[in-house]
Amino acid sequence: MIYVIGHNNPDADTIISSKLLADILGYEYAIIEGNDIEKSDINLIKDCMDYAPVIIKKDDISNHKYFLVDHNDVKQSVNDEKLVIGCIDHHPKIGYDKAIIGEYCATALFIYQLYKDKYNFNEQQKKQIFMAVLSDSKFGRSSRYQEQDKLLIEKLGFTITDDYFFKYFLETELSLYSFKNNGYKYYDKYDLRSTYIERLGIEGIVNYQEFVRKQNNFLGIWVDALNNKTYVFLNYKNNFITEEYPFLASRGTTIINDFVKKLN
Ligand SMILES: [Mn+2]
Repeated sequence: MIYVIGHNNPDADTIISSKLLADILGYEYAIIEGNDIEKSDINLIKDCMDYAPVIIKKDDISNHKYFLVDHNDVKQSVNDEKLVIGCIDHHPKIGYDKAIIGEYCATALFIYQLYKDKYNFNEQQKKQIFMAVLSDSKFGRSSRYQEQDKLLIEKLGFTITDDYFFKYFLETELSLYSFKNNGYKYYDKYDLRSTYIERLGIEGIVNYQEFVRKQNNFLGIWVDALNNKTYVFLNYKNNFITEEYPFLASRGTTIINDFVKKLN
């Protein structure tokens, strides 16, 4: 079988992109067993689709082929490039070299751009794309959200307003579990682990900073969605660096790009 698959710890964009592309190409969308929806996106998903992926057992992964969406590094899913037949994504290319990368705030929106003249998206699919955009753009507040995204969303028939933020924004619980796992991603190329915390304010930020300080090769991001600020804590090769952005900085583009620049 061929499955469309997003990254581990799936968020709304990864789930919706895999479901959409599966609809378009006539495949099914799948996840690897043990992957739960990112907590902050559960309500977004519930309000726009019946989530029912094919669940692949770990020892069955190599019996199938995969089309990757919303990531291009196989370490974030099937772990074997030989199983991959294609990839559509919006992150910097650090893995599968035939990946098609679009500079859009959500992979689902890029899929819409690629197929809107060849495929008839129904109303539910359009809503799903919008929900993916809400999630990946932090309700339009992220540095990832640009003019061309806005134009495409208008074409879809939607406008982002603060109402969505108040309806769906969920503060990350402050716990060691969240510090270790919330939004977890592993960047194989840099041997870098990363999580993020999304809050209204900075109460408790010191605990997260101290947590990151004790990790090796770890990128911790604290998003203050109330004051539109982002705090970055990076412990890399025994150097501890802090950084502040006066806006909601996207990990997938802004922060990782700045990190790579620092390396060079
Ligand atoms: Mn995405």
